[in-house]
Amino acid sequence: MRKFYSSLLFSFLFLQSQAQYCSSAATQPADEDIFNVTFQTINNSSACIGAGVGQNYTNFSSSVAPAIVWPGGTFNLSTTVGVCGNFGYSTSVAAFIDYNRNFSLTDGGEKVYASPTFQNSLPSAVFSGNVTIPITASQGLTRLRVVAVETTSSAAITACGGYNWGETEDYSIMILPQPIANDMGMSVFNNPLPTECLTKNTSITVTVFNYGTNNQMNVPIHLSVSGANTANVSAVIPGTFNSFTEQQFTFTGIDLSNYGSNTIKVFTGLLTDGRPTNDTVTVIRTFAGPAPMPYSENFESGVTPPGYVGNMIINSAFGVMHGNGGSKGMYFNLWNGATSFTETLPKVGTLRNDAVFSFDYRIVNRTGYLNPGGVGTTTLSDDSLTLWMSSDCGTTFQHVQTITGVQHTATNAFKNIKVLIKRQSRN
Ligand SMILES: [Ca+2]
Ligand SMILES: [Ca+2]
Ligand SMILES: [Ca+2]
Repeated sequence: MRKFYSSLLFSFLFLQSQAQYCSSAATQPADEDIFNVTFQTINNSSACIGAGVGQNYTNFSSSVAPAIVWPGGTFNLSTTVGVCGNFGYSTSVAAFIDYNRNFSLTDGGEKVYASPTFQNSLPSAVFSGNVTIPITASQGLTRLRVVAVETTSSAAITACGGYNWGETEDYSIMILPQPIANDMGMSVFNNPLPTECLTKNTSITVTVFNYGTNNQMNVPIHLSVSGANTANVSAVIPGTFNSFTEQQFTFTGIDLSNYGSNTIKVFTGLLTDGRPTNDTVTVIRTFAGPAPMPYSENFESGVTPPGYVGNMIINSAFGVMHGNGGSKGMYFNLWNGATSFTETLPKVGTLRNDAVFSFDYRIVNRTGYLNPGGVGTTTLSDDSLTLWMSSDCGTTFQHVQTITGVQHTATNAFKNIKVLIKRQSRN
């Protein structure tokens, strides 16, 4: 049985590529394990999994808050190595930091610590040394990797790859300018994303960071929008804002409903702020708006029109085309085992109460396919062609109409469908 579905959907697809660090891990779970790493605000202890069984690799880069360090600063790195089980041997430790933030830990100078002598790990051994952050270090979030290996030489420890006994632990660190007492600022512009709909009631969310060593109270924050829309809002982040912590703040109900480009600026307004360079985040958010009404598309360009996303195609090489009366159109071939297809249309609007959606369609056998002509296919009762609409940029969809095998008459002629669409207003 061939099934025939169609939907008109407005949808977004986010593709995000996540760069990865090389792997590093012990191959044997017994013997040495890292029991603690202490570096600035990181003080993280971890245990064996069971008797004689330790971790080979543990990633604390998300679960442990990043240590804040700064170029030119010197910080103590202390690693405690113990044993899982009853056997401990000569152990060395090395540490690596991705100073240039290129997701590689093997660049020159990125082996930031190598224990000068080995120690026996039974019952435990503390490896301690200083790490000086280079002036040239790239500022932002990056990776600290600590590797403990059963070996007499830390020179043999590399940032990537496997080794027999020991453990690798990964942490995040944040490289920032050297902190001063009073320094509020922005760290991330969270929303709206570039692809989001802008409405009369847009929420604008940012992440604010207290980069200073002082806690702050009731930090002022301001929003300014210029361009297609204008807004100026001042607010206060209530309560205590602790040093080296972040908080999200959202401005709600911002009217960005005019189509066009907006410059959105959010900034902190701490009067005593000693470093204004990090106070402001600025983004451009553009909402081109929907195609104006009345909207029509006849596909005569011979290529898929802008904004059409889905399975249907225009086959311009096929002389008879796929449209009504020898014109061009979009089609999908269900012959080869596909049971459904979806095509989304570009945004259109604003719709009046008496708006009508109209389209031509036919379902014919592949064999003997001609235009005009071909052989109309008898569809089954559970075959269907469904129309959905969204009035909130694809967050939710409302069912508009379904043509089933019951209503569909097998014919080789195009059938014109007219659907009265209830007013769909942007919110
Ligand atoms: Ca551990
Ligand atoms: Ca690097
Ligand atoms: Ca500041």
